[in-house]
Amino acid sequence: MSPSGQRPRGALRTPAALACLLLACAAHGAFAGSIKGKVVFSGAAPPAAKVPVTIDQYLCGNEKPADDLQVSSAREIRNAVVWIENAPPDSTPTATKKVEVDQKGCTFVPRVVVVPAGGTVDFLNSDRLLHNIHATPKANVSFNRTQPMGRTIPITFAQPEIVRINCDLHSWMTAWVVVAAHRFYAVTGADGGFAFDDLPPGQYKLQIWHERLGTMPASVTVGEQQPAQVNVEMKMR
Ligand SMILES: [Cu+2]
Repeated sequence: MSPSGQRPRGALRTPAALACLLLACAAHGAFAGSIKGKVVFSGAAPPAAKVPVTIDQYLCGNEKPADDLQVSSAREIRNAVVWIENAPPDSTPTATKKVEVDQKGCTFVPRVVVVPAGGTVDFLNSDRLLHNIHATPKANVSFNRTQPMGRTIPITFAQPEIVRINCDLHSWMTAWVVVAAHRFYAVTGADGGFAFDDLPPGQYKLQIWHERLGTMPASVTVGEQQPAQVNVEMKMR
C-alpha cells in the first residue's frame, strides 16, 4: 500500500480521538478500565457425561451430553456466570437486546442466559413435539407452560435471581436464566473467558457461579495496566 493511501485514515482518527477526550467520553461517563478473565477447573478435566433419553427418541436421540459441566481439554469451564459484586454506580443496562432460549433437539439453547431485571426472555420451540417450561423461583413469578412447536412464550423476570428452568416432559432438559442487577454480568464461553469494560479504576469483587460447582468469590484491581487479568479456579464441591 502507498503511504498516500494511509494518510486520510490517520487524519480522521486524530480529531475523533481528541473529540472523544474533550467531550463525548467524559459526558457519557465512559471509563478506560477493563477486566479480562478465565474460569478454569481445578484438577483434571472430568470426562463429558451422557444422560439416557427415555422418551421421544425418534426426535431426541438415544442419549444426550449432560451439559451441566462443560470443561475443555485445557480445563476451561463453559457457562459459568461472572458478575461484579461492587459494580460502579450508574451500572444500569444500556440497550436491552432480545434474549432468546430455544428448545432444539430436545435441549435448551443456550443453556445459560443473562437478562437484566425487568427484562424478558422469549422461550421458543423449534422441535416438532411438545415441550414445557417450568420454573419455581423465589423472588420472581413461577410459571409452568405447555409449549407446542412454533409458539413463543415471553417471560418477564422482575427481580435479580438465578432461575432454573426445566421441561417436565424431558427430564434431562435444563436451562438457567440469570436475572442481573446491573450490566456487569457475563457468561463464560467455551474457552472459559469473560470480559468487562467501561470500568473506573478500583478494586472489584467478583462472584462466579456455576450450576454444578456453586458460587465463589474473586477479586481484581483495575489500575494502570489494561486489561486487569484474573484467573478463577473452581472445583467440585
Ligand atoms: Cu421437552
